[in-house]
Formats: sequence, structure tokens, C-alpha cells
Amino acid sequence: MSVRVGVIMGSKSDWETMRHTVETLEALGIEHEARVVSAHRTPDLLFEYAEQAVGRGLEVIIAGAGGAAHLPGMCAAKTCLPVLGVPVKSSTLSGVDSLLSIVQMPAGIPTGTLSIGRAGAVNAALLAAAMLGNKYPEIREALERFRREQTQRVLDDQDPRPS
Ligand code: RP5
Repeated sequence: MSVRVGVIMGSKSDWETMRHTVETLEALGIEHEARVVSAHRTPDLLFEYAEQAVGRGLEVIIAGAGGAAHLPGMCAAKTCLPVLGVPVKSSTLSGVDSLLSIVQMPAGIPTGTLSIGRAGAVNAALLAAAMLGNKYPEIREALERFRREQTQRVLDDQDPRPS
């Protein structure tokens, strides 16, 4: 099966957040790749990655970055593929800087923006699955299974106290 989702992040330090994207894609059986591509440290690599993404068969790109988080927006500027941005929680401003850097994209270059940190990283993978599920029935089924199991876990243990 070919790689369908490209997961990029601005730094190795983003892995602790972005691993949740990768783990969720793995749980859903979606082929993906994960790479460090920095908008400001390796701008040429970012342009190359985004420009070659369609030709390489990628269908969605998930980009995580923190601080002045221009990676998702710049990536979206260089490809017509859907780009989902994950704001990584920064140490100084708790990720609000990352969120605002990604979400406030001016009209014309849409950049999907998820919530800060782990929740956004997980949801980016689930949103990618929802997009791909329109085309691939096995991915739609995997996403439906994920949600059924999530529901069942809550129903099976409704005691809020730690076990
Ligand atoms: C951003 O700067 C990265 O996405 C990361 O969240 C942040 C800090 O990077 P490091 O200095 O830890 O490499 O580009």
C-alpha cells in the first residue's frame, strides 16, 4: 500500500506531541510517513516536500509546529493537498502562540487547524481518516470501528474514580 498521509513537524522536539498522530494513524492502519521538515531551518526542504507531495501519492499532510508555527501555512501555500495543522504546546506561551500562528491564515490558503497538543495530534489523524474514508472504504470502516470501541470503553466503565 502506498503512503497516503505525510506527517511533518518542525523539530525533533515536536515528536512527543506528534507521535500521537502517528500512533493514531497506525491504529487505523493508514499508511503514512513521519519527517522533520522545518519552515525556517530547512525552507528549501519544505518547498521540495510540499511540491512533490502530490506526485509521491500523498493525499493529506499533517503538519505540527510550535512557537512561530509557520510550517502548516507555508506547506499549504505550496500544495493543493489538504494540510492539517497541529499547534504544539510551547514552553513560553503554552501553545497559544502556535495556535494563533496556524489558525489566523488569511483567505485564499486554507490550513485546517486542530487544538493544541495531544488532542489536536490525535484529532488530526482522525480527521485525515474521515477525509480518506470518502475514497477508501477500509479506512471508513477503521474509523467507524475506532469510534465504536471508544464509545464502548466509556459504557463499560462509568465509575469516574481511578481503578
Ligand atoms: C518550531 O520551533 C518547532 O516546531 C518546535 O515546536 C519549536 C522549537 O524547536 P526546537 O528549538 O526545540 O528545535 O520550529
